[in-house]
Amino acid sequence: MAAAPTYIDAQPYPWPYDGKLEAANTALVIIDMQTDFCGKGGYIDLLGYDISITRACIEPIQRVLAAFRKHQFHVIHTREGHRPDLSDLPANKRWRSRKLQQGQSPIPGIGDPGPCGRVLVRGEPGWDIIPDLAPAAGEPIIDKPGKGSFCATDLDMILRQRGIRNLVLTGITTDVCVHTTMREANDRGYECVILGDCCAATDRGNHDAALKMVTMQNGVFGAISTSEALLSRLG
Ligand code: C5J
Repeated sequence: MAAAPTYIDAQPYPWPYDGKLEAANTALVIIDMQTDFCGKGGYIDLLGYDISITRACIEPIQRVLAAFRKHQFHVIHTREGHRPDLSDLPANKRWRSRKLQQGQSPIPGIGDPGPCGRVLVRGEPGWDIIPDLAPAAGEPIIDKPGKGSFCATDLDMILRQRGIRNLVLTGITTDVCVHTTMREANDRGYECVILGDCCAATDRGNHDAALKMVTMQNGVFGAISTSEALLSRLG
């Protein structure tokens, strides 16, 4: 007898579309929960954004992570960062990352030294995943030079080897790396949901707009939901 379908409450449709929510075919993807994006002295902090906004999603992610580990779902972490010799850092990305301020010395951009080491460079303290969400043994970590988690990485290969089809997307920032990853995944046929309270942006309006975009055209990139909806299903 076929297993009863399992959905979570989501907009604009109960997710996943066919009710096949199983530990074997579903991964929690925790995107870029690095000091540079949510820690004191990290890149986002240096740029002058309020890191209490990007840190607000830490606790909800911890709850979902604990449930996924308990029920033996897949867990995958990502980190944005570049090689120490910056050979994978496009010149225009580096140029744009340096915020120029009139009459003052520039804020460090990607590759420059800062309070947490060289900004977004692999191996530096600011680049690492925050201890609150440290990966456990056996959970793959995807190191990516871009915003999307599929560009120039082996994520697609790892997902296909494990038979993963559903992606629960969390992390920072909603409008940049989470959205880019969702779009890349959607085009590759993965069934995606973003948990809104498990994500954050540097601007609340951008966070809200990014979530709204997902729901257009009957879920043009997938669906949006919450940690509560997911946890009430998983237990
Ligand atoms: C950004 C990211 N915002 N992880 N990176 O530059 O979203």
